[in-house]
Amino acid sequence: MQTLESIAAVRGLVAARRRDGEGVALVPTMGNLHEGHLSLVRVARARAGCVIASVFVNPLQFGTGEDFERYPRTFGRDCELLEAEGVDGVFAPPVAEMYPAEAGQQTLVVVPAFSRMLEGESRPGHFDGVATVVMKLFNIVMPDVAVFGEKDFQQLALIRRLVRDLCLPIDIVGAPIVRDPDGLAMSSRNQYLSPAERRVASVLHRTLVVASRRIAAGERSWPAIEAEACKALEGSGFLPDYVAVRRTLDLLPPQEADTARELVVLGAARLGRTRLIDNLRVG
Ligand code: PAJ
Repeated sequence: MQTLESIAAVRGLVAARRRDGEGVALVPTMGNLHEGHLSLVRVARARAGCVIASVFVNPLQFGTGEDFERYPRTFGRDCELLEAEGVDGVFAPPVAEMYPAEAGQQTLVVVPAFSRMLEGESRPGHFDGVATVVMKLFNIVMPDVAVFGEKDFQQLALIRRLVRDLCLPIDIVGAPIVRDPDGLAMSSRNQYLSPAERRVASVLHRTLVVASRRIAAGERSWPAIEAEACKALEGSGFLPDYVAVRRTLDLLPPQEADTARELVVLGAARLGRTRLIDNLRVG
């Protein structure tokens, strides 16, 4: 496995592998890898002869007061895990390689359809940072396939829209959420949880399970379902940002004609200093 810090080095590796007739798959990450990330690498591996993973804690997608500084960075271990999965190249650029422009002068990619609701409302500017860095990674690697987790359901929807709106010839593949045995979705941020918080953290998943079962059983009073889910979270010590029943396709509120199978329940809540997100498709 090659470790690549420059855009030129990535292009060199990809060009050589393309000359050998290989397809190219990209798995973007911010590092501190766990089984969720590795599941994406396996999907990528099954789809292309050359797999590039990126490890880059993207400053552009963190708001002021968020955890950019303390985001866990474990690059040595990440490389061991990626190598064991047969990754061909890990792209880990310094910030200046990705953002040579002066502060505030970086060209941004904005996906208005998805960037202002839900996570975008709680984290203004977050998705402009995500769309911009992912677009840059696409332009650097020029993959045939890119793999993203359903854990970040809104991010995946936004990237599908970006690819469609900008006519990018890239197949976007979504991979299922990998969970701990108690249901908590794996996340690099879970390690911020104290042992006591970790014990209640799976209530987020269980709350979404209850909501999605009610919808599957035919309930259609979304505000009541959402409000009761928030109440359940508060009862366990969470500070909910939102619980929302939405359509999987466009993340808009459900319409009369939508069947339960086309819906997803999304939740975000703080537990102490840690912000957790999760979602569950009803279908
Ligand atoms: P990061 O949080 O490191 O996640 C990288 C990828 O792993 C994302 O596609 C995310 O959805 C997926 N992932 C994380 N936890 C998962 C889990 N438990 N099960 C399945 N997939 C999981 O998402 C980002 O980084 C960044 O926003 C990025 C796309 C890299 C842009 O900076």
